[in-house]
Amino acid sequence: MSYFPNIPAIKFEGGASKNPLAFRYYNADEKILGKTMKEHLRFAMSWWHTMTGEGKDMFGSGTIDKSFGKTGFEKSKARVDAGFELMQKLGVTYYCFHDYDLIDERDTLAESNAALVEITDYMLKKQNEMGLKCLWGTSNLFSNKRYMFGAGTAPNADVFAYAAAQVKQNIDVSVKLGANGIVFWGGREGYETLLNTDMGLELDNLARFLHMAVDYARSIGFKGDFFIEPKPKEPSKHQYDFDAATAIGFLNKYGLDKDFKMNIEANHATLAGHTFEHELRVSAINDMLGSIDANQGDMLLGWDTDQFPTDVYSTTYCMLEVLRAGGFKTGGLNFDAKGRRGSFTHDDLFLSYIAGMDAFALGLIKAAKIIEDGRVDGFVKERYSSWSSGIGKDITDGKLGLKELSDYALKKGEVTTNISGKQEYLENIVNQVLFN
Ligand code: XLS
Ligand code: NI
Ligand code: NI
Repeated sequence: MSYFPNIPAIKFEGGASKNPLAFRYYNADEKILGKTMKEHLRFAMSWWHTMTGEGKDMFGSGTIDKSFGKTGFEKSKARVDAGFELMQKLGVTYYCFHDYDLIDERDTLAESNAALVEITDYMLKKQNEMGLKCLWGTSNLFSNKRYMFGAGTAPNADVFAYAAAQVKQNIDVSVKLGANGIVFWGGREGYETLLNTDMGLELDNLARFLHMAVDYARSIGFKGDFFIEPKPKEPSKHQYDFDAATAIGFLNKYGLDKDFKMNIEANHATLAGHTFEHELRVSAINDMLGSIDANQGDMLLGWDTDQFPTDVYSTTYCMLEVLRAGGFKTGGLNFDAKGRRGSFTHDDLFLSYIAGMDAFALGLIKAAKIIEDGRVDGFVKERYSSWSSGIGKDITDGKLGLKELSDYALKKGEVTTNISGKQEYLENIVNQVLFN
């Protein structure tokens, strides 16, 4: 039986197509810089927005029904069937999930654990038949009221223990499903006021929590990556994984840097006051660019709107960073995105994914063109050329100290060698590549 009977498999029809149920730019098997688009982009479906999100907001009820006419465990199974059908029709290979996206949390942990085992057995069989895969799994450590003060950073040790139990179970099912990664997004790992907060203890405990997760997952044979997903705020006033630089500093301090990488979300970057590409670059230069939550925010709104990415400048700058970093290994592009509340039909699910996938395909095509064009990279190389010979080379080789540089500068006199940064010229090259 089909949950989306009027939707065909979505095909590539090219830039001139006006068929809404076709890709204009995403051509899975087309090669760009030696790899297919599919290999580069590694698209993933987010279970929460796609299979459970019903368009509720703080002021109103849901607008889109995701029960598929079922309740309880039957509803969870229907969502697996519908989700996998959607993935297959779109040609999306991977999915990402929270434990309690797959099932509704039960009254006791033991019952929730059992239901999780049952649903993931069902998923495993089906994904193997359909050729679908799990990109990453994560634990929902923020919805239940027990986590009102955090999970790994809770002031109450019983909450920490409960969260650890939940993470253990989720690692078990994620490993069973063949997940490439395990994500930690610490929505409530932060604080509302320092008046009631022991920040030092909370951070030490968070590190203990993550070490336990790594030790356990490795002990049952997990070979993939762990990812931290930075976000500055919401729901916490201040989230400890504020941005990539903060999270990387934390991982380094606590010796977690070998196991963890970043999962960078576009909308979280802008909430932190950064561009998406800034967060990707900070991750890449620290060898920590792991995966991406692909979405976009609204610059006029101060929260995580999780819109489907359609801004091709942004997808181009993103894919430039990804290409330069050598592409994804265990990670991919997870659409942590939802259609607007008013886009309430099941067809809109497909139209939204098509828009996001086309925007990233365009971003990939244009980023590859910027690299092939060579003017931008050539400009940067030239701009830093003083470091590859003469005094610059001696500095980077560690041969000189302040004393020698003082002698050099006194002898040389005023600097006359600065060259223009040519920002406008470079922006115009990007426009030329995008619109030609
Ligand atoms: C919320 C986060 C969340 C994570 C997974 O803002 O983006 O959806 O991706 O817990
Ligand atoms: Ni996310
Ligand atoms: Ni988010």
